[in-house]
Amino acid sequence: MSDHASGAQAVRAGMTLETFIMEGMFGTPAATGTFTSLLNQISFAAKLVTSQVRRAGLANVLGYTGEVNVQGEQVMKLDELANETLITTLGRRGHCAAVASEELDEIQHMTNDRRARYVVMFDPLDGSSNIDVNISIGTIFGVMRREGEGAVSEADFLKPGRELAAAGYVIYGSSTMLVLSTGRERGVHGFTYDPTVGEFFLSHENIRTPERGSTFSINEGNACRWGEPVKRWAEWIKAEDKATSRPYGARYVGTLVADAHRTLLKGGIFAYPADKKSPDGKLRLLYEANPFAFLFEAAGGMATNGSDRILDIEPKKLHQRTALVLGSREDVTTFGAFMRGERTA
Ligand code: AHM
Ligand code: MG
Repeated sequence: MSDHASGAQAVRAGMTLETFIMEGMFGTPAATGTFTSLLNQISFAAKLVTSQVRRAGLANVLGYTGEVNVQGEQVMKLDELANETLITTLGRRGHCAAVASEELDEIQHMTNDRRARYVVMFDPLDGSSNIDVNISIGTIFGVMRREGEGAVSEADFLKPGRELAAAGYVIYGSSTMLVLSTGRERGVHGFTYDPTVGEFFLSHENIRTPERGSTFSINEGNACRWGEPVKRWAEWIKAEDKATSRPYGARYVGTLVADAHRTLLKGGIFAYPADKKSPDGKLRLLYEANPFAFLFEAAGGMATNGSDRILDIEPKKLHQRTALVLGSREDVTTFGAFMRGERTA
């Protein structure tokens, strides 16, 4: 098992994501190989989106920012382009019955073939406010297996996150990385994209989130809208105490994928609590909170809405919001103790 906190990484030379998936290292709940094929399609979509993201600044330089480009074609916003790319890619091979996306009001049916075994939910380009300022953005996805062979419906998506068959994200950072898990038994693995080869290579095998970290990640600009328990926790984490290595350092990118990625690898805590402006929280349960909760639990970390486990929430709506607290077990547990009033300092 590798220890990413200390920088040691077990890298298997030349192990591509495709080989890793095809050799069954993520496990194949469907003996037919459809699951493998679906994961491969997602990684192919990630390659296409990374190529779009890497050219985004260039498109601006070339003046492609208006509604129509020099070829007279409509220029799509990058988040719409990423959305289209995922839909088109998942529409091939016939394994995906329907998708739900942050960019779509309703679910989108992909095939009439009732043998299509999976539905996929995604945030095609997370961190949209950071696109124009060249800061890391990402794609988040969750894969759910369908029961029976009835017509696909919204009910296939409205299941608690503990039922996900797979979840992952792609971070378009200083390099592009895809992080994927099919659950606790199979672990969480990270693959770094080599653009000169056009492949994702295994770079972070068996990611484990440290039991405790040294950074906290929250939008402190919302402090005036927080409830008293969040305010007390924020004071506590910034107070000096050598025994508990406080104060923690503050890190906030404003892209969930980037803040969660750092927290997954280095430990600590990310929190987007409910506040006066967003009484149900800001982030979306199905395609933001659940995939990350699935990954953090599989990596030995924890994910709650402040008090309760994210993966046990029964969704009522496709675009339902939730408060989200992710990170090291000790840090998320302490946050929960403040929320329940068991701790005030
Ligand atoms: P988006 O999906 O429209 O990009 O919005 C979600 C983003 C998250 O990536 C990030 O954690 C959060 O919203 C930042 O919100 P804020 O700017 O309120 O701190
Ligand atoms: Mg988002």
